[in-house]
Amino acid sequence: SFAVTPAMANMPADTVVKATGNPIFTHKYTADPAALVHKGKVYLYAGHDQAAPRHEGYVMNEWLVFSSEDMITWTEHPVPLAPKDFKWASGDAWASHVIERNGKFYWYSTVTHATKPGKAIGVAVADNPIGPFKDAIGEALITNDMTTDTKISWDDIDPAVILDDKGQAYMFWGNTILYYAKLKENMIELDGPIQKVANLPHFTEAPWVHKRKDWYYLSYAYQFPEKTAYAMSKSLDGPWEYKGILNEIAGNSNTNHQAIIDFKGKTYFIYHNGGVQTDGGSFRRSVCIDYLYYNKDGSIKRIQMTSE
Ligand code: FUB
Repeated sequence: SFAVTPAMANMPADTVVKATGNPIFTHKYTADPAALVHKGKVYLYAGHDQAAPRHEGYVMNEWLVFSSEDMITWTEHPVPLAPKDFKWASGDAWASHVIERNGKFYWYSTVTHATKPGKAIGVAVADNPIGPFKDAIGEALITNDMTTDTKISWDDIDPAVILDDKGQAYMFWGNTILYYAKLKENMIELDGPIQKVANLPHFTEAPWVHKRKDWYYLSYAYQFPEKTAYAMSKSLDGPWEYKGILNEIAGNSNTNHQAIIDFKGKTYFIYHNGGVQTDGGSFRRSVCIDYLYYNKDGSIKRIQMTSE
């Protein structure tokens, strides 16, 4: 447990939500899951899809955080972070990723930049996994003018951060092109040049990088509407070997966005779909969880979605 600060004492009480199947939450639309295992609990971070029924376009003004000890009973904590917490951002709580280092929790977030073109990536920090999180830099870590390979304004989205065995942090992000860069130990500065991952078929967005045994896995949204595909490598610097489709199009959502975690002896594939709730869709998405299984050679079996 952690100390309750005066700011936290004013926050609304936690709410318990029981998952009875997929989607795991039906009281709110949730998208772009990222998950963190810490001290016997899973922390699930998601964007809040707030678009009205049949509205075409994302309306996402905050991120949400839930925790669970069994993946069934979830506690929804007060809103831990919103784009307005980044003074230099104008909105849009797009995909994010939270990672722990040296007792601090770093939240890498996609937002729209207020004064520079397009999307940007910021970093917020907290001393516990539910926040509240505060802007760690006071400006964006990545802006659109740092990656000029595409003309699109949303190519700096969807950060995924991982530490290698030597403690070197890497951040992967992008749309159409997958970028990566090392981060300094302070987790808020780049440590070297921005590079590109080569030869990933149909990379769209939503990278997630995890390690199992001596393999790194890079999963990502493939084509559009999006399936999930993956590649494997012995090194975060590649080369990555493409291994195929991991998950098919989920419900009637154009996007898919996965997190992969091990928790209490099982591996979970956490993603979103749009097809299950009444009035759901590409802009009113819902987080789902299914099991992920590996083959003996380390490759991954195709996910069997509950809805299939
Ligand atoms: O939720 C907004 C964007 O849609 C995310 O950043 C992408 O990964 C896609 O899910």
